[in-house]
Amino acid sequence: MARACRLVDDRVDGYLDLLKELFPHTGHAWIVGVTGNPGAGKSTVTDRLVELWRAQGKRVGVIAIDPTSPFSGGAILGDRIRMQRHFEDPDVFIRSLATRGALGGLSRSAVDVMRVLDAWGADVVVVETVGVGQDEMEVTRTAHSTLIVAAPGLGDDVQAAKAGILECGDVFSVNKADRDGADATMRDLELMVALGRRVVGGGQLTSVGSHSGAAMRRETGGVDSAGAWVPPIVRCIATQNQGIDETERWLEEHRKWVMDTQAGQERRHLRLREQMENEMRNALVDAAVRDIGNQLEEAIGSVSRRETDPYTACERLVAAFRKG
Ligand SMILES: Nc1nc2c(ncn2[C@@H]2O[C@H](COP(=O)(O)OP(=O)(O)O)[C@@H](O)[C@H]2O)c(=O)[nH]1
Ligand SMILES: [Mg+2]
Repeated sequence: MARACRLVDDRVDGYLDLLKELFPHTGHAWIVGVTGNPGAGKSTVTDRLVELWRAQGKRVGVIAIDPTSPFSGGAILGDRIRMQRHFEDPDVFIRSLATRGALGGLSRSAVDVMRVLDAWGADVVVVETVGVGQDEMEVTRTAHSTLIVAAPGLGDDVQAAKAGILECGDVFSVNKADRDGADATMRDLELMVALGRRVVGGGQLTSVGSHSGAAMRRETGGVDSAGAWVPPIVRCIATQNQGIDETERWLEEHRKWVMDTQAGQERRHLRLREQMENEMRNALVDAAVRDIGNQLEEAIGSVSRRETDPYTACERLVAAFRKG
């Protein structure tokens, strides 16, 4: 397993053949994203969740990603310590990834390693990522279910939520409820979830309580009358193992929704489409840059001298690629 992960992670010659061979053995694992600001308690929550899943006899893979600490120890070392007791368990496999500017980026490595873990026979693959940045958002979008871990006092949480994380959150945990400010964070998130549903849902607003007051004072989540998923918000103290079983139950509810309902199927279809469009976008840009050769440099020159506008220049480059 470690060798397969390294092969895939380092893109050693032949890694694509390995992935192609493994692919038929994938599709079994439930991918759970765990996202949130550094220090919110993602690793501590994950460690507790792993314990619950192991008690259910599930085989668990964990991918911990921290682009802010490329092998410098830091959070990744912390993650290892947080999850240390699972390292001896043959049915738990933990792998850390850091940013290394690899071709295709972090999200691609993560997806590849996910597939290796899936083929290994993982029932659950947890992907822990810091909730900022394009790459992390992409990783989050590959998960079936995403848990957002927020903590009081980290004021950016709600900011991050505004920046699009919210849209990805299926279950929210307000961790460190033993600290001051947990109530305020709960309220902030409840409001954000209620507002987010209006924004994200667009025209097809479903009611979780027909009056805005009811929607904002919602205590739980789950599947609403229209079949849509409403993210629940759970209060946790991970270090004392409080709220973790409830979090796990909600994640399981969400798993059933994603796997078994029409709406969940549609979401999986949409996400797979996004993934494949990304793959295509990368492949197309690579192919085009290779094919049109010098024309890109010429276009850059012409735009910087303001002889052409960038829109026309790009249209011409695309036309040249299609003709070529
Ligand atoms: N007071 C308190 N501290 C916690 C709680 N959960 C985690 N921590 C601590 O917060 C720190 C960061 O936790 P960690 O799981 O590494 O956060 P991550 O960066 O999001 O993975 C560690 O020192 C944890 O022991 C909690 O519920 N209450
Ligand atoms: Mg961590």
